[in-house]
Amino acid sequence: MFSLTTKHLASLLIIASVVTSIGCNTRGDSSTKAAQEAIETSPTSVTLTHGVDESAGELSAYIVEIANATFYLEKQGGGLSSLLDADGIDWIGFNNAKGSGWKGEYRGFPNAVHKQDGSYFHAMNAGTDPSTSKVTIETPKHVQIVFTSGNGKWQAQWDFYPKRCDFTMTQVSAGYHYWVQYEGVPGGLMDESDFWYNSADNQPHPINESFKGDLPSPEWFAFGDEKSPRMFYLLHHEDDAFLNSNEQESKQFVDKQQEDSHPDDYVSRPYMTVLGFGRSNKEKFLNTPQRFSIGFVESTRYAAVDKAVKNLIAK
Ligand SMILES: [Ca+2]
Ligand SMILES: [Ca+2]
Repeated sequence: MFSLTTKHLASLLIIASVVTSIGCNTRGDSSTKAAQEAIETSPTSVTLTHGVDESAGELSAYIVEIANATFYLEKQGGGLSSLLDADGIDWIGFNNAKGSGWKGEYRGFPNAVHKQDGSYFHAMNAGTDPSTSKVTIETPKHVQIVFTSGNGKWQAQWDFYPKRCDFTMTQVSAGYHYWVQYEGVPGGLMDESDFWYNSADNQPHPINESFKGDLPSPEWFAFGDEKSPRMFYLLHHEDDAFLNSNEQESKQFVDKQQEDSHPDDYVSRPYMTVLGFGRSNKEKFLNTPQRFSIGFVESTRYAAVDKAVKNLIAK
């Protein structure tokens, strides 16, 4: 999708007003701080409409607008088919054409259940099994949509707030595993000059460089494009179930248990990224309810991205 809504335009004008005079292509540009502040202080709400994602292949979608992003949540498959930034650029680029592979049908978020007890929570392609969905909360500050897999064994919850989106796998089919993936296109297209950051070090890495192993906590990844003033982040929240227990005496043990130690591999394919929390090669590792936040940070500085992502942890 490349259309600009009125709301996008408003966000865009706010951003443009603070970055125009300085330019927005330079990594480390301090003007991005002002842009991020503009986003953070702008009056925002969440709006849900029902429409069609034309670029995905005319699929029905929940269209959710927040401060600096528009999510197209494909209604039958239960995954994102498009994710527009404040400039109307789609960072996912899914389309359902069979055989399009990395150029379309494989793309999306979270693409979570793959050849386990079904294949679910992926924008509908030839291999996706259908789910049903229900809007369970709809207010100007919070939209919640729950998807249940066609076989009734998996459940996923989407929570949209004015400044972020949470995806939570709330029910896992017993005995099976999943992963949570970003298979998409930074800045609308995979370019050699695209880059990523993650929680393992504070350096930019070229998009074609792989990452293997377990990310340090808090686990996060962010993707950028040198032509874009922002980055797309994905945060894996720690499971805080143990924090509510009274077993303070075993806190040290509990802390160790909370530390997720599953691999979070990243590789680039031709034409798209493949980041998988709980993924190594073709293996899935997650088998308990887990929460993730995704969205855009209006900066390309490591420190700003790191701070913005860590600010989400407590929320
Ligand atoms: Ca790019
Ligand atoms: Ca991990």
